[in-house]
Amino acid sequence: DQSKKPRIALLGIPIEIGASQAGTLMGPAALRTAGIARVLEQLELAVEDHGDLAMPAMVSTDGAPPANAKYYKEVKAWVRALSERAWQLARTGAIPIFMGGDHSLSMGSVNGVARYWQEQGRPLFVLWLDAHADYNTPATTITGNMHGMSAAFLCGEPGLDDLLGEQPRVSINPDQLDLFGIRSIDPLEKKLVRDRPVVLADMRAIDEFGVGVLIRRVIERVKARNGVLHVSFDVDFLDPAVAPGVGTTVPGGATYREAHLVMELLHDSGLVRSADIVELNPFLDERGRTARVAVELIGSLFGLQITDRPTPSNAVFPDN
Ligand code: B3U
Ligand code: MN
Ligand code: MN
Repeated sequence: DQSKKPRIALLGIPIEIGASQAGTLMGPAALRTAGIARVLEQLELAVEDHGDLAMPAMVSTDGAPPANAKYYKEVKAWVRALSERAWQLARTGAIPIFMGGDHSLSMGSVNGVARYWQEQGRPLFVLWLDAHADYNTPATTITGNMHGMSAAFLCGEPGLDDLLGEQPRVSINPDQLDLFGIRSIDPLEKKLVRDRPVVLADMRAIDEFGVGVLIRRVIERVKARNGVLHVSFDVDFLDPAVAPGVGTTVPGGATYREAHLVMELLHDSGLVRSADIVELNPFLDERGRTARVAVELIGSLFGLQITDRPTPSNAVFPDN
């Protein structure tokens, strides 16, 4: 019976101007072609596809846009429209999956769901699966690309203060952000991350402790505060050998098996209430490989299991 199934709300956000390379605007179409709705329906979820967010009209901002933020006005138009839409989708009780699009969209999706959870009185934690920290501001960026600034913006860093327009800005505390899989960070960005209480598992930590221990540590922190979790999955978290269809590949990423284990553990936690899947660039992909892997991983995140036998945890948590 449809009414009792958990609901998933798919929304495409075909934005590419936040990234250095064009092509992520084809991401939502590729995820649909790779069968994202079918995979979720097979997991006994009620899937609603809300189509793509229409490219919003640009509203002229008062004053000059900040320096070192490329396509600021265009990104602003997307982000404020998406923030409102994300808040509305969360209010329907569905689990929204935001299909990008480049990672600048998370400034809107996460702000919108954070607004909803603030109203519910539950802290929102954000797990940022990414090769990059995305913790630049206009003052630290080298490239000016706004997809490299989204995590910093969400944690309330200054420099893009007018970006949400009339939308309420709901900054998340840096200690509720987990950067996971990091292996590329700019010099000033590195200093900023060091000075903030952001929780971080870089590839060095993953090599040493393994994703099982580190993801369980994330889950324990969310549970300890009765929080909920948003997963912001940048496809470049994966190793380029697994996922070539991204604009900014960085060697030494998560393997196929590590990524599935991350998603399976997150599913078992029961804490995930929303997700982004971003930076998929079908123009750079090889015969749909990356889109297919991304869809498989979304399957694991929402309950696809190899067997129905739960695996007991033997995790020993390293100090943060
Ligand atoms: N940190 C660099 C590179 C980058 C960030 N996110 C992506 N690339 N995908 C920057 O442009 O801020
Ligand atoms: Mn990113
Ligand atoms: Mn990235």
